[in-house]
Amino acid sequence: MKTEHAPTIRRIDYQPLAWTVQSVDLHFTLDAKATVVRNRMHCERRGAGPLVLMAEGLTRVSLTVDGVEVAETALRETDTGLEIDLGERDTALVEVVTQINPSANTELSGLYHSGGGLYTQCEAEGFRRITCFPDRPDVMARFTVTLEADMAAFPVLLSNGNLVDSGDLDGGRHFAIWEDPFPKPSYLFALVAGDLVVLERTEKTRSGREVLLQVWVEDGNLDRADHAMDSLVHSMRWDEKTFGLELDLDRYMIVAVSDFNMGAMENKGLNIFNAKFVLAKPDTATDVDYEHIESVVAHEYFHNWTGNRVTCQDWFQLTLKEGLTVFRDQQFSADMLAAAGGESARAVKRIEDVRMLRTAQFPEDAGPMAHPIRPDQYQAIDNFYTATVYEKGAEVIRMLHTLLGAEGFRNGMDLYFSYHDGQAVTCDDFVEAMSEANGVDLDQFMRWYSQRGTPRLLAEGRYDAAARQYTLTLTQQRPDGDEALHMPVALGLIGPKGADLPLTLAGETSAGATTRLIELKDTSTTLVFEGIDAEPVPSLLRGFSAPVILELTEDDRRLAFRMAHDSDPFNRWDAAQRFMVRVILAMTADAAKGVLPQVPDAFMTAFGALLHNEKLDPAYRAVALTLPAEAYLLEQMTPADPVALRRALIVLMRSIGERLGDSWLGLDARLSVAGEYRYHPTDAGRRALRNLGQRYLCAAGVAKGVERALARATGEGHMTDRFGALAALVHSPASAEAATALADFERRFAKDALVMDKWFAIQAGAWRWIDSAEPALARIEALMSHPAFSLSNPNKIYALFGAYFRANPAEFHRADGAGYRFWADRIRDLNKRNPQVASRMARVLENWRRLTPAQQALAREQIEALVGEKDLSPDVREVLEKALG
Ligand code: 0A1
Ligand code: ZN
Repeated sequence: MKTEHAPTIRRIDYQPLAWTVQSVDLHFTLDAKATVVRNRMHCERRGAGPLVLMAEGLTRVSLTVDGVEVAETALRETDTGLEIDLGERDTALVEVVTQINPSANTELSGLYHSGGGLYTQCEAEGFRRITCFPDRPDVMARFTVTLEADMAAFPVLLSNGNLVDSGDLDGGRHFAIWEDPFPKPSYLFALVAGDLVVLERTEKTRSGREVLLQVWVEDGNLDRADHAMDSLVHSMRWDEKTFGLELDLDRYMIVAVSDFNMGAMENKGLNIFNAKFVLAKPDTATDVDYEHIESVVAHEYFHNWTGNRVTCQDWFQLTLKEGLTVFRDQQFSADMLAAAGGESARAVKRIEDVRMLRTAQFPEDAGPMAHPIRPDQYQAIDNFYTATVYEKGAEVIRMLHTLLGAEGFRNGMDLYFSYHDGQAVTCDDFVEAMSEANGVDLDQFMRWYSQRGTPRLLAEGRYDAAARQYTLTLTQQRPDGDEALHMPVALGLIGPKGADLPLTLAGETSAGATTRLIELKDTSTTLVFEGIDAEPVPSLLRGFSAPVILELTEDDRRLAFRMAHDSDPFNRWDAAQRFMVRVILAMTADAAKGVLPQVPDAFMTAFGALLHNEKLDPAYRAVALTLPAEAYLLEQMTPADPVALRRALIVLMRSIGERLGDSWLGLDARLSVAGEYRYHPTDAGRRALRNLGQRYLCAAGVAKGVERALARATGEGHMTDRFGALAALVHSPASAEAATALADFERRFAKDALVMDKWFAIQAGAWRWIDSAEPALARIEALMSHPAFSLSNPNKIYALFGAYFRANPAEFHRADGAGYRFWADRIRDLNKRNPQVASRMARVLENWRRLTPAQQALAREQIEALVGEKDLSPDVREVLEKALG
């Protein structure tokens, strides 16, 4: 664990180091308990000052410069490592030997032991836990790595780049030498040593080079690697076609590991993945898992150019690689979906991305951890792998794409690579390349990088029948009162019959397109549309053209009209969401007062109309008819009252199931997908709508629905059907059937860790349908002793605790405060084992000030008790101190 009080690091303090590393030779004598690392760095002077090396938790065996042991007087130990005075030299060969214990590494940062193998995770600052090094992204070195290990324990030895030699050694040992031809920062270093099997394919790149693609998994999982391999090939093709970017190595490896803090890591040529984003077969993975695997494989692959070839100058620039790479993976998935399932599938992807942004990023941006996509300061960098840096960062890149067009954006990318390939750069460098390539001024646009908080866009329309004019005023409101943003707003006007109107702005001579892109640059902008014969209904921010909160007064009638007619699929969905939010908040207010909530007929009619609209794809109907996430709903309530919200949602779900029961049952039969499982958006859409229907039917206790769900949950079908049915039962009053289905599931998958994660999560997230039913917490406490549960596996923590804290707010925010006490105990324990995971879990209470006064008092008590403890890691401390603020 690092020192207790981490200093604040500031962006403006950036200074290049006096010394850089040209090339590095690493030699690993691998052992689960005592690995020896010999590190030879060829250092070069860049300025005045000592050689700065970072080190954390290392046992140093020796340290020499140009073959001579370093004198005590030339060495200074610092908080982050050591500094060596290299005198007048301009170059130096520095050799340091360290010893580490991978088995004791429970933080999973640096070199660690998992399932009998050895794996590394170096982003952001893990390399310094392996050896002494200037562990910053602006130090780019050429790596040669020799791995030496016992052949029986570690038959496979992998590192970055190309395998240049390998062979046997005495005593049952063997070695492998890897060379990475591309200079890279230390955070992209990786090694893997273990007993793994491989799925291989060779492909030709666009320019005709043959490349070897490999997916390495534990023995027994080879039949689950095909989808990851297919996704990799699709990613390669897409990046060649869309951005002209080719794979630059002869070999590209993906390795699945069971213990991993995050999703996956883009180490050069050797991506290491959380197994859940690699392994899939129809019996064990759902459509959603397949979709996630495809997008995570693509994300890591795309990093090879946006992140690895061009990297970040410092960690404040994280969104330079992450926002851009998320945008690229979103575009890739959208193109893949559209190619197989048409344009409606593309719209569904956009809706899912925005839903995620609103659920995860909006609350972050309105709370104590709010930060610009390029933060100005941090204490623990691991706390800044956030929805803001990733998802809002991707929205900022998307706006550039919208403003410049696909071709302009591509030209900007080309220029960016031509200037910065092989460099560590800043977000300014990226935006400047976009600006120069397109001859546009993006100075004002840069404000997106420095302002935090979600901007609001206030819209007011006025129709003047006599003048046949419609006047629309758009006003930006920024949370900190910052300067106006450069914001693309796509909009249309819908005529009374439901058709889009051609738009003519005052001063224009001929009618333009029905969707116009307006570039807002001022705080307030007034647009006058001419030749409008009847009062139109505005459809604003089409496709969610900017990451803002649109405030527009619309009555129920108008929302229903847009739900039926908006030609923009995103806005049509959004109209349904707005209607749902309004209805649910009103019902919640009643529930809080102890009044039985009622569902308005107008809402049920509009909902039913969408459900029955056979012109809309099932996938689209599934997203349109899914209620907003509880986290998003809580965000709009003052105070947030999760228990009252849950009561309202139960009534609403039950009503939807009861009143539209026959329709759902009919659809259930019509939507069944014949033949063997295939991952395809059309099939997935049908399954999604069917599973949604099951949720409503089971919520209402419709006997036939429950019966079918039980049959599916315990039958011989694939995981998408099985899990959909299980979820419907667990989240319903059918507790006997839920228990049967859970037991069946456990029996089938007891030995399958990834599938058991689903089993843990579904129970942790279970709604308590009737007040007397077992509270989720009691179940979770019991499950902690289940043989498949483990406190050292992050996926288990996220499944059992994460699902409770995040996906089950009504149970977590219990009136007696038991949820918060449980939370504090888990943070205390995790803080010792794995600060990164602990800090992610700690964040679930950061918005405690939004709760009711009684809940606030209970939450505050636990947060304060934790902050008062002295052994808190900097990661957890930063989060909690900010929460108390
Ligand atoms: N760069 C990876 C995510 C990642 C970040 C940090 C990690 O450890 C602290 C691990 C992975 C990505 O964006 O996929
Ligand atoms: Zn990434």
